[in-house]
Amino acid sequence: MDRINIKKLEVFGKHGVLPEENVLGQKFLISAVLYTDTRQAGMADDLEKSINYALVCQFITKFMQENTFKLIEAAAEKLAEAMLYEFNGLEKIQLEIEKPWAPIGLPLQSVSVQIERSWHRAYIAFGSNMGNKEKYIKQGIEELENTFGCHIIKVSEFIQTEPYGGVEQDNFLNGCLEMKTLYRPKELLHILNGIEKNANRERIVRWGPRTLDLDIIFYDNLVLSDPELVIPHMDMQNREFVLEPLKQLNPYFKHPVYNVTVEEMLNKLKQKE
Ligand code: PH2
Ligand code: MG
Ligand code: MG
Repeated sequence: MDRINIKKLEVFGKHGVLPEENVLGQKFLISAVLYTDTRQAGMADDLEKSINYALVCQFITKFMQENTFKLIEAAAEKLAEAMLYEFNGLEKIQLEIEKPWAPIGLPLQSVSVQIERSWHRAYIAFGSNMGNKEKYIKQGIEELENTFGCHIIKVSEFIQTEPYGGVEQDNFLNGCLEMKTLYRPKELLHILNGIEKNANRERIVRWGPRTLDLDIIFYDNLVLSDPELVIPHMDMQNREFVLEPLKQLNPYFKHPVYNVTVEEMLNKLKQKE
């Protein structure tokens, strides 16, 4: 992807673990690689279609002056997050914060922290088969949209489905949504679990009735198998109630392990029936 590079922007700030550092302040050097598609701006020669690096430098300067962190790790984390939120079209950022005058009593040239942060795309399947199903789902989606670091892009239709998996229970209302997030997979899982809890979800019977179920289906092209979380969702290829709404959102999204599209998985599943 295209990049805009900012090298060693000088800012005076008060970040540091030592109390003196928070009073006296010192010099910081900020470097950033902004990943953004510059094609349209380049073709049209139009600043409006790009990220204005003058504004970026002003933003960084103000952020570093108006906040105080103990660690340059924290300064970098929060600044990267704020920038990904602030600048449209900024998909990923590499950020380095350098402290050339770090007061450690030894003659070092400089010390720095460098991080890479980005927006991630996730697909979430939702379901409910207790109480006012539509209301539980709609409230859950609203709560997710109102969560910092989460932005919903598209929501499928809600479909009525019969229970799958052998537990006798009421019919489900199901669907899927596409979202952007700044969170890592497990952080996102914990956010979704929190939203389930707020919908009075109690975990009594595995695969049993629930007010709200929110499952991560895909997260970028990530393959993760961990005792707490498996991505892609390990049974999605057998679930029409996941594949059908997912197809509405993105029929050509490819499963990173099976290497087949959502549409192909759905057709294959329907053939089996
Ligand atoms: N979820 C389950 C088990 N069975 N059946 C349908 N139709 N819809 C679901 O969302 C569902 C299910 C476990 O998460
Ligand atoms: Mg589930
Ligand atoms: Mg679940």
